[in-house]
Order: sequence, then C-alpha cells, then structure tokens
Amino acid sequence: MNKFAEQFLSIVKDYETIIVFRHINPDNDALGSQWATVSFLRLLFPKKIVLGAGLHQIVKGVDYPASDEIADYQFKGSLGIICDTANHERVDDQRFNQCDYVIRIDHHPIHDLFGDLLLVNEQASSTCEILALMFRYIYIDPLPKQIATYLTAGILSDTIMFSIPSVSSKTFLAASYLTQSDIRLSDIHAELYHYSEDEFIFINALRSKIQRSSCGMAYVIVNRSMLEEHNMHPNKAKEYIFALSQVKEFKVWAIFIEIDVEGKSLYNGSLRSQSIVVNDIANRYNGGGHPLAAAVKHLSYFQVNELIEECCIKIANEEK
Ligand SMILES: [Mn+2]
Repeated sequence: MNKFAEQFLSIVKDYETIIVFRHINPDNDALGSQWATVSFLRLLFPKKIVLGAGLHQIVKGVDYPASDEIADYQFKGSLGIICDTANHERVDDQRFNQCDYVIRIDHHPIHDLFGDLLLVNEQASSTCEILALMFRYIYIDPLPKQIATYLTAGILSDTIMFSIPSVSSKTFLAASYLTQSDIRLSDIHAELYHYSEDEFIFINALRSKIQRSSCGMAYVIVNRSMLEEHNMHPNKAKEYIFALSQVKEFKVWAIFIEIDVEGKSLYNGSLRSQSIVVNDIANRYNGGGHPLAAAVKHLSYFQVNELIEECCIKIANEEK
C-alpha cells in the first residue's frame, strides 16, 4: 500500500481545477515533478482542468512544456499541488494562497508547515522518486514515455546519477518502474549532462579561479565581468557547481555568483559537501536545502566571507 497515493487520490477526485506548482529557479526535480504530475492527472482525469503554474524557464535537461497562463479567478475553489518546494516564499506563483486546498509533495527537511496536506518524505532522494512510487501504485501499467522521462530526469539529476547518500532501494524501485516505459536512459543522461564547447571553456575558467581555505573548503567567486565574458546567465552559472565536485580533498565546496540587485552587488551561491551538514548554515544566509546540497541568496561580499568562515569552523570541529 502507498499511503501517499491513497491520500492524494482521495483529495484530487473532489476538485475540478487542479493547479500544480514548483519552486522558483527550478531544477530538473522541480520541473520534472511538476510536469509529471500535470501530465499524470490529465491522463487519469481527462475532464478536469489541470494547469502548470510558474514563470516559464528553460533549464539544462529535458524540454518541459511552457507554463500555462492562469487567470486569477481560476485559483478560487481549485486544488493546489506544490512539488519539491520547502518554503512558502519559494513557490513560483504566490497565488497558490488563493487555492481552496493545498497538497505538498516534497523531500526537503520540513521547516515551514504551509499547506493542508503534507506528503513529505525527507528520506526520499527526490520528489520525482516519491511521485514515481505513488504513480506505480495508482497506475499499474508502464507510464507513458513523456511522464516517465520527466520523472527519470528528476531522479537522475537530484541523485547525481544514483550517487548520493539518500539513494535507497526505493529509488531503484522507482527507477525499475520508470524503465519499463519506452525511455532511453542514455538519451536522458545526455540531455542532462552533455555540454557544449562554450560550457567546457566556462568550466575551465571556473576551475582556474578556485580558491582554497586551509580547512578543506574550495570555492569560486564568479563576478559579473566573468559572466559577461562567457555570456552566462547567473542562474545557469550556479548549476556549474558540479565542476568542483568529486575532489577528495574538498570537504565543502561552493560557488558564489555576483548579481545586481537594484544597483547593489550581491551574491547567490550553491553549497555542496561530502558529509558535513551545510543546510543549517545556509538557513542563516537567506537559503536552505538539503543536508549536503544547499543554496544561499542575496549575500554581501562580507557575508560570503562569513559563510566560508562558518563552514571552516564546522569542518574543523568535525575533524576533531
Ligand atoms: Mn528535489
């Protein structure tokens, strides 16, 4: 039995209009879970109106549909389903507040108790894993190719190809179900991870600018001139945190991207770690996320250095 699936279905049945949300600056797990949910509900309930909310953004990975245009009146009396989003302020389209009832499906640690029904499993590798196991319970046959592709993209990217600690037998149960559909893992992998020569050059530039703290932290500060030189959008640049991973000596690694906020120079960042918990630190710097993969937002240069210092103290304590 899948309790999440039972609870989900019992509420979904009662609503004519269902609006599915995800977080701002989406990644493949956010977009994959959102569009898998939209497509799955349209398949199951062709008479219901099922819409995908949020600013349309193209990310490296699968081609997701453009978001739907949703008028204010459509939120009234609707069911909202929010995927992969831990804090209410990060929901892309704050009109979710006007939905009649809100279900949250997520795998982030719970800090913010918004929503009427929380289908949250902090142990799951990804929101797409949770959904795949729910859909497997509801829909015995292999899923249509598109839905399986969205879910697989989310799982592959959030788990960095099944390589992070939260990958479990359930992740593979989900993957086993998804690969019964007509998908090609090698194609999805190529869409997620292959890059162009321009990106290759940007990665080289990043790696050449790496700074090391004696504590075992490695980081890169990407200023605006570097972004311009490589014609790189700040949101996209943040994703290149992967270029610093897999180095044994880097206990914690980070990338900080300079952005312009009303004429002020501030930094958004991504933080990764081999085993030291960093999301508690990120929580104190306008951010949050997973224990070993977190993000921070709108920091001054001074705060960036403070954060690096905090990470170093944590690494030192851990090594004692
Ligand atoms: Mn996720």
